[in-house]
Amino acid sequence: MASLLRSHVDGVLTLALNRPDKLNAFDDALATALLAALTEAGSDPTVRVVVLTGSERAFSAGQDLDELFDAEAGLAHSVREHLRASFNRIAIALRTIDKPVIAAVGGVAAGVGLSLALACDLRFAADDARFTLGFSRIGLIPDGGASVMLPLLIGLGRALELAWTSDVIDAAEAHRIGLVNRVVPAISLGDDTAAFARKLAGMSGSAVALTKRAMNAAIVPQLAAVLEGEAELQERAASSPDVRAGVRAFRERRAQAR
Ligand code: T3D
Repeated sequence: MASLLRSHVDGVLTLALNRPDKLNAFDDALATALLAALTEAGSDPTVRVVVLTGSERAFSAGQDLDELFDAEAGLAHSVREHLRASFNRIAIALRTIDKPVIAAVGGVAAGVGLSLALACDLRFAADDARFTLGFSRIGLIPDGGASVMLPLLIGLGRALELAWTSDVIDAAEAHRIGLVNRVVPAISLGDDTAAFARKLAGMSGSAVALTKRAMNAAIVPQLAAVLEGEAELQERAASSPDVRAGVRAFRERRAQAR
């Protein structure tokens, strides 16, 4: 089964992250497929709106920790180079594609999964959705552009609190603080998002695109600089023994849950 599912109906391209056994965590193949799909959508005139969602229980739990960190060998790669090659490019693609991108979040959004939802234009959440940055729990810092998009959406104090604590918040709280645009019943997340996407698809394509470009003008240069800064700082964070301990703790919780 493909790790990225696509459906294209009435001008709305829906991209569904599809690694449900791992809560749609990103391996390299999924990150590559998502970047390619966004690039393709950007130049396809029949795509007027993009919806990014996850299959089954989650939007995405972020980077696949089994790919990132081996208990024996440690880090599998330089996180700086990995961020540059994957999530940084996806975040920029989400913000610069000349079409609206709506994140439809059902279940959990964590780590860079949440960061990418923040890089989308709008966020619709199912009433069962949960949100956590989660990076600090494994000794890392927010990446994927969350260091600029989250303060922009919810304010600096709230963003730092969520980043430092890795607290999990529910959909109602996410809506209250401005992290999501709207909350809908879980059962109708797909339909409600598609209905809104169709409404946008029926608007003037050039007005929609130019509005995004105008609102992006100040944000994209900042986002690009922050992504590069995050990559450097994440490289430093990843060299701490806290990462090994954090990932081990996550795996032990998982083992205990079995
Ligand atoms: O190089 C680079 O690019 C560095 C970049 C890093 C970017 C990042 O995203 S770092 C942050 C990575 N993500 C996390 O640390 C989140 C880890 N997951 C969790 O904390 C929890 O799973 C959740 C809070 C998201 C959800 O909790 P819960 O209780 O609903 O689900 P669960 O039981 O923990 O997870 C269900 C399964 O998904 C479980 O597998 P199992 O036991 O059923 O076989 C779990 O291990 C798996 N899973 C969840 N998250 C990940 C994962 N597997 C691999 N990687 C994950 N990130």
